[in-house]
Amino acid sequence: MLGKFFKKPADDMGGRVPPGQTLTTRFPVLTYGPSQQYAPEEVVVRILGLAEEHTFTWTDLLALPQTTLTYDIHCVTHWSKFDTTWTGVRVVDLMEHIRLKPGATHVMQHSVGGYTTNLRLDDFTRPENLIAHTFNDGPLAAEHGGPLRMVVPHLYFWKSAKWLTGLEFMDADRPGFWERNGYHMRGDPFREERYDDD
Ligand SMILES: Nc1nc2c(c(=O)[nH]1)N[C@H]1C(S)=C(S)[C@@H](COP(=O)(O)O)O[C@H]1N2
Ligand SMILES: [Mo]
Repeated sequence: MLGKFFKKPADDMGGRVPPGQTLTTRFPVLTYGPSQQYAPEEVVVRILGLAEEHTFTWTDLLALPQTTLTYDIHCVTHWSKFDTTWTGVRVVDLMEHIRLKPGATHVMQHSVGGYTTNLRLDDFTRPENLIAHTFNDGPLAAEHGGPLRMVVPHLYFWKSAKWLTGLEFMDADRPGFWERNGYHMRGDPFREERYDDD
């Protein structure tokens, strides 16, 4: 009887691998269009929309508390990777310096090259979310979004914009790049929210 409770399916590591995902130890690169490459000194994160306008430079971001976190990531193309370690500014720490206007419920991430992806405000402000510049002790590689990217590990990885340039606060949900092309508006891997009709 007890065995029934303690036996875990060998391939999902006790619920750590979302449905339909396979573990990889590699770190695949997934970019629509060209990869971007620029110096950290060129990094800016503009705060737009339903918030007081503000621009964070690279120096501003490094002056904020820096946090290192380790978690699993899940790509909608069916790979998951355990124990990725990132360093950067937690979204909750950045939010201390952002004045939202009444009615802000969602946020659009903007990237160099025009990539966008939308989040609910409560998905954006989770304590584990990072604006990251370091991966596994080294500067984040350009193809993975360096100098600066979002990491929102509880949603599919398309919800983590590489080469972040802006955060636009909104009073309604609006689809970003992949969401306009059929991906789910929220993208929870444990609910398998891959496509809009799911
Ligand atoms: N700016 C930008 N950010 C992006 C993408 C992109 O094409 N452009 N691709 C997204 C997708 S679909 C995934 S799965 C992850 C991939 O990150 P990686 O290349 O570091 O694995 O970045 C996301 N962020
Ligand atoms: Mo992806």
